[in-house]
Amino acid sequence: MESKKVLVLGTGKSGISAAKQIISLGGSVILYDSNEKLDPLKILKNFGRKRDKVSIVLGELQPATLVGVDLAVISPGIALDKPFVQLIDAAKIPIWGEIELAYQSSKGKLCAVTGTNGKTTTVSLIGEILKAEFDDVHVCGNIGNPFTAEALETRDDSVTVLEVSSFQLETIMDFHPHVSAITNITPDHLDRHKTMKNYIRVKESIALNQTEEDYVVLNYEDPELRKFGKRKTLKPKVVFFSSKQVLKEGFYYKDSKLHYAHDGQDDTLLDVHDLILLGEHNFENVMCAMAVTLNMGVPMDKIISVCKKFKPVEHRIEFVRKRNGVMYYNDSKGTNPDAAIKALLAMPGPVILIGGGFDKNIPFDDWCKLFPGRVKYLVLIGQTRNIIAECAKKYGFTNVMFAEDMDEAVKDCAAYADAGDYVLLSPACASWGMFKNYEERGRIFKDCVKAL
Ligand code: UMA
Repeated sequence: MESKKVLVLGTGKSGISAAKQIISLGGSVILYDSNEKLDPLKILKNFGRKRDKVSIVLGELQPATLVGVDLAVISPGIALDKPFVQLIDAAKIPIWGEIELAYQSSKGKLCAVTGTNGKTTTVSLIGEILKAEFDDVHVCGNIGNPFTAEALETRDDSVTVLEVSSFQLETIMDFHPHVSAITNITPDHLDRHKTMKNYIRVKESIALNQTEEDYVVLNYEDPELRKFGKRKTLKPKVVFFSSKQVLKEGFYYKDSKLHYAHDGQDDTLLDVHDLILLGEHNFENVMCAMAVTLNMGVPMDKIISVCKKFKPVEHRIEFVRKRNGVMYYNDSKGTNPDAAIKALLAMPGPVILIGGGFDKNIPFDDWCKLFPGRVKYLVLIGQTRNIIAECAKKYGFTNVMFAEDMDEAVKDCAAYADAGDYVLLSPACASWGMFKNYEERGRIFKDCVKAL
């Protein structure tokens, strides 16, 4: 990277962090963002005394900016079909994802998890298990801490666990985890990937560069992943986990127990009542984390003891407070229908549900079908509120209210809830358009609930 001129696309978390890595390695950076309203001085503040290594370009990208550029590094939120990306491609400048940039400088052992849902819980649990065994553990990626922020800190004896999104996998090249995992694949991000076929192909590319020495952990109950695991051309060793049936080889859940079947024996690992995590989807996450960490070299007794102590992460079916007998839960990470279904099914009583947000072109039918008999009132916010209201109507559900912002939505819920009800924010949509990200949406929800 020394004396290279690198064009970094996007000035969010990934872009700033990638730019810092490039500067640390002796390169210089043109930091580009299509949003012309951003304040260049504020962006430059991120670089302190090294700001002279960075120039900022905002608005439309001009061909003149590309002169002398050796490499472009793209943030995950930028789609590859954007005209400015095509311009860079046409100029024959290599385009790496932020993950690839970090990978090229990272050291030690790497495991990586993708999947539509469960990634963050699984990665956080993997991180905790690895910390029980290894001295230098890094937890990063889509989880909110860019891989480039950690890569230069890694050593030969480091162990890194990475959450990788489909956006990030689109621009990998040599990226090669020792153990990879795919938790599940259900419709999401179709506005970007266009078809399920593309989305599945991108997710499966996590194993693209793996060899016979490596492992891929897959959900046996996901039809696509079962097929993928049985594909003759797949090089890494496959470890399946199942929440629905007994496996002869792999991890499975039966009669409240998690098992590990291997080498002709069947070990009972733990009783799920000993876990703090709730719901079958979380048992899948636990099995996935167990399979990954076992193949990263952690002894099973350590794995089990960390799993038992592990608490849900923020914004995933997170308990907020009890008020007048009403329980409030924050599931802002329910950013697609499948995740929102899991949260709804985990609620033990009648639900007042807050849903809606950015439109990712995903059908809401499977989610809305569950409303009658479970949801008392549905409070809708954001771009998708009309689409969801129409979809719910198809399934005979009409107790719908519209709110302009989170504060109004929470107040509506409080006004309609009776003791014993569960108020749940689990929107089945991304937060964009109303909030910066799902974390901001979840925190605003919690603030509004606490202010009641
Ligand atoms: N931008 C452009 N041109 C465009 C589009 C965006 O210049 O055409 C600029 C925006 O103006 C903005 C910047 O790009 O300034 C944003 O970049 P980004 O969207 O890649 O966001 P980051 O802050 O870098 O955060 C990214 C991930 N965001 C996305 O993938 C959308 C974060 O995942 C991740 O935590 C972070 O990197 C660190 O690795 C968030 C996410 O929603 C949580 N992920 C999706 C998901 O989990 O479903 C994929």
